[in-house]
Amino acid sequence: MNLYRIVDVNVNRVSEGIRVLEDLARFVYEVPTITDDLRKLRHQVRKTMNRIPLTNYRDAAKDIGFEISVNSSLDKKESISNLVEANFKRVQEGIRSIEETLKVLGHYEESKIYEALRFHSYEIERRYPVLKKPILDTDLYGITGEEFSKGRDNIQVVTEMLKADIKVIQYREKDKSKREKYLQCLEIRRLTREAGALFIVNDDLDLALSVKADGIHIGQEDVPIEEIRKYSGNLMVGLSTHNPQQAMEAVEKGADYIGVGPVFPTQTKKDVVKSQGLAYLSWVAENINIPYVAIGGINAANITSVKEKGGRCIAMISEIVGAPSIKEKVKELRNLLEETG
Ligand code: 3NM
Repeated sequence: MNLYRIVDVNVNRVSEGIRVLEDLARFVYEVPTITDDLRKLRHQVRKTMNRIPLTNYRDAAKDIGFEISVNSSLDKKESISNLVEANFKRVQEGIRSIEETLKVLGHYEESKIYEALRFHSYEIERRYPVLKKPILDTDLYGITGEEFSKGRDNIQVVTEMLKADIKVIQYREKDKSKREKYLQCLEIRRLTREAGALFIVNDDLDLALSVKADGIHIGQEDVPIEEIRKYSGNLMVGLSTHNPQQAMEAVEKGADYIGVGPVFPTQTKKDVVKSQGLAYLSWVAENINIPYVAIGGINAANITSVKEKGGRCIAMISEIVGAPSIKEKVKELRNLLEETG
C-alpha cells in the first residue's frame, strides 16, 4: 500500500538527517556522548520498522520526488548551525510523518515508539554544541507581577526592563484569565525577540508553546519535569528548588536551570517555603553545575551579599517592577554588583 512508502521514505530521510548530525558531532565537535546517542537513535529508527511485516512497498527507491525533496531541504545552508538546525527539523518532521502514517495503518504501538524517539531527538538537540544557548549568562532576571507594578501593566513594565537591557524576562501572572495572559505573552514575545532577550513563561506549558517562548519555568508543586519534557519540544525548562535534595533531583531529571530560593523572606510569592538564607545559595554555587538563578526577597540593600555567596544571575520581582523608575533601579543594582567585583 502506498502509505507504507511514506513510512519507508521517511525512515530514510530521518536516517540521513541523523547521519549528518552524527558526522558533525563526531568529526567537527568531537562529542562522543552526542555521537553515540545519535547513532543509537538512528538504529532505533530502523529497528522499529523491523517490527512491521514488510509488504512489497520497497519500490520507493524509484520515487524521483524523494530525491528532489531531499536536495531542496539541504539548500541555502550558510552556516553549520543552520545545517544542524535544518537536519534536526528534517529528523523531527520525518518522524512525525512516520508516527501519523503508522496510526492510519493501525500500527499504534510502533507509532508510540516513534513518538518517544522524536522526544529523544529534542533532548539531543538541546545538548548539541552549536545550538546550546548560553542560558542565564547575564546579571539580572526580570519577572513580571502586575499587582506590584504601581499601576503599570506587564507590557509597560517589560518594555522598561528591556530598555534597561535586562536580557531574561519571565512572565509570571497568577490572577488573569488564560486569554489575557496569552495576549500579554504574545506582545512580550514580540518585544523580547526585538530586544534579543530570552522569554520564559511561568507554569503554563500551553501558553509557552503557543507564543513560541524560549522556555518554561515550573515549581515543585507543578506537573513533574519529566512529563513536561514530553510535550515541551525544545523549550528550556527551569525548575524552582528550595534545598540541596531538590537541586540534585532537578539536575538528574534534566532541568536546564534551577531557581534557588527563597534567599530572603518574601511577601511576593504565596505559600513560599521558609527561606534558607544564603546557605543554600552557596551550597548550589559549589555543588551544582547547571545554570541557576537566585531569587526571593532580593533588593538593593542585600544584593551584594547574594553576589558574594555565588549569585551570578539574580531574579527579582517587587524590587524591580515596583520601582518608580525601572531604569534607575536597574542602574543602581548594576552599580552595586560592579562594586562587589
Ligand atoms: N519564587 P521578590 S521566591 C517567584 O523561592 C518566587 O522559588 C521563589 O519575588 C522561590 O523578588 C519568589 O519580590 C518571589 O521577593 C520573588
